[in-house]
Amino acid sequence: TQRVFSGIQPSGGLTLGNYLGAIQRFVGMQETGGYETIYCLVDMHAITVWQDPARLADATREAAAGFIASGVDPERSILFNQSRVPEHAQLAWIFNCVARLGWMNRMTQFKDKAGKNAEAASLGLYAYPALMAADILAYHATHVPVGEDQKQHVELTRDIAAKFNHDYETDFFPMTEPVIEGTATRVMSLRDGSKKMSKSDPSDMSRINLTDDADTIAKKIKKAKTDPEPLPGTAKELDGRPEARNLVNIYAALSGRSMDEAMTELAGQQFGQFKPMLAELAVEKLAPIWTEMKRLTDDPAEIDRILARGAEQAREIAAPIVKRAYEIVGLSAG
Ligand code: AQP
Repeated sequence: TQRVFSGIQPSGGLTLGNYLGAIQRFVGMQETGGYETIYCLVDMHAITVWQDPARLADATREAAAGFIASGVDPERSILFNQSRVPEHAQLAWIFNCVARLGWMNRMTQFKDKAGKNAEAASLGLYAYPALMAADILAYHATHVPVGEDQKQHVELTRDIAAKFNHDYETDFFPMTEPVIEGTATRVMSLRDGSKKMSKSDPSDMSRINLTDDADTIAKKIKKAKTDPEPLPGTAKELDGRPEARNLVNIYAALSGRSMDEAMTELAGQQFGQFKPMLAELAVEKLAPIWTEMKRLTDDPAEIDRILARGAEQAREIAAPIVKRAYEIVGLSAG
């Protein structure tokens, strides 16, 4: 079987970037058929930067509700949170010993997140990609749908699998393929077209949250940074206009069109005309998700039951794989 694994950190509320770059595609792969789909709220990744403990458990449930409200069906996909399945951490330790410092030093996400004061970053933030490799390889996943920003980490996963296989003279771990497709693999900040939209950006105006109400969405889009030119007729002509490109890109992705199809429709429009249309479309698509999320989060015990059941299913797959990896290395597991 082809097995899909992907995850999202419950390090804050889900954004439109997470939705378009990840969740919507998780649903797509579930619907396509032919794949076994495993989706994970990676709460252990979230604590690589400090999280308020009281908030983390709620954020995890809220993210699970966001997945389900967007169409991830716990009857057809395995949905769980990482900390319920200890095999992730067990395998991560082996991968910490397989990955090389030189590889980790090249990870751009660490550089971005650690910022200028890298000495003060946690060791976990540095080791994050090795845990991510364990998340994926504990299931022998063949495909990982991610946004553009995670491509480097999936490539590192392949390097770790290859080095493990080489060092232990085995072909135990598969070479996982990143799946980076669709219109919106990199949604940018509404305030700065050179930065990706991120749940941890200090400015709430930089992002659209799945939990934003209609007025908030309209206000954020109205205030989004743009330039004075009208919209051109082709995507190519948006070169050098990152903010304009980003808004059109969001419009195209939300309406299920290609960039060129969207450009044909929007050619000649001023932002004063286009922004309210975009806001209306965003509200139309996101409001039902938010309504359903609210309904689901009203019953946290039910979400916990879903996650516990998902974790059981996940463990059935991961436990024998991680046990075998321990044996290959000469360690004893479970
Ligand atoms: N702006 C984005 N555009 C497209 N895809 C995105 N993803 C994140 N931001 C965008 C994709 O969402 C998935 C989950 O990401 P994550 O939560 O594990 O971590 P992240 O990439 O670091 O996301 P954030 O929102 O920026 O979180 P924080 O602020 O906590 O670091 C991934 O598939 C990612 O590609």
